[in-house]
Amino acid sequence: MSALETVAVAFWLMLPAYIPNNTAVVFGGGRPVDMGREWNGTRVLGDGKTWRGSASGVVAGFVLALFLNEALARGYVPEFLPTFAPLAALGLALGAILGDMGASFLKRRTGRERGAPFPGVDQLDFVVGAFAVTVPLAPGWFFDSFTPGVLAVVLVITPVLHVSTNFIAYKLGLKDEPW
Ligand code: CTP
Ligand code: MG
Ligand code: K
Repeated sequence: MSALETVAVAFWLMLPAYIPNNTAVVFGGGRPVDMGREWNGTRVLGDGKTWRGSASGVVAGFVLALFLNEALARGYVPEFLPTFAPLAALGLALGAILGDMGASFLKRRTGRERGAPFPGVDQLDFVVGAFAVTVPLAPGWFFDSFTPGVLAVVLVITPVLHVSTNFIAYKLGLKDEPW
């Protein structure tokens, strides 16, 4: 694979994990996942993690992966791009949402209010979550697709994409903070 192809594969493979949290921003609201419960005097997750946002995010990431498979099957995109095993599609989308939730849990435990930045964690929580869920669900697919080179590219491009898309979402009035 050329360097450019490696970057394209990394971006392609991560799309089902990139979309869920942005979808949650758009469709989120309503009942919080933690049902308002506290742990040691602080919310378990906070009002920023809702059932509607989480469910819409998982569905969007999963459905996107199916569309990407279809685009490949129809020859709309270059053949070197990989297909998504169904369990991989689920793992990437669900894991991204769970990773972001895990970060909120950590934020609340470390005294960070809802919306407070947590540099480093904010940019990679969903990547860690996506991998942590996809590896056990689809180990063969994962290690075939995410070669060491692809993994390295993911770790570099994800924070850059995260910072820029969140800035745009903030400017568009979709997000309250630019992170
Ligand atoms: N959102 C949601 N459900 C999720 C994730 C996000 O409903 N699982 C929505 C919420 O409206 C949230 C917004 O998307 O406020 C922005 O997401 P995020 O920045 O992750 O949440 P924060 O409000 O910053 O909360 P936290 O400090 O817990 O990250
Ligand atoms: Mg936030
Ligand atoms: K977050």
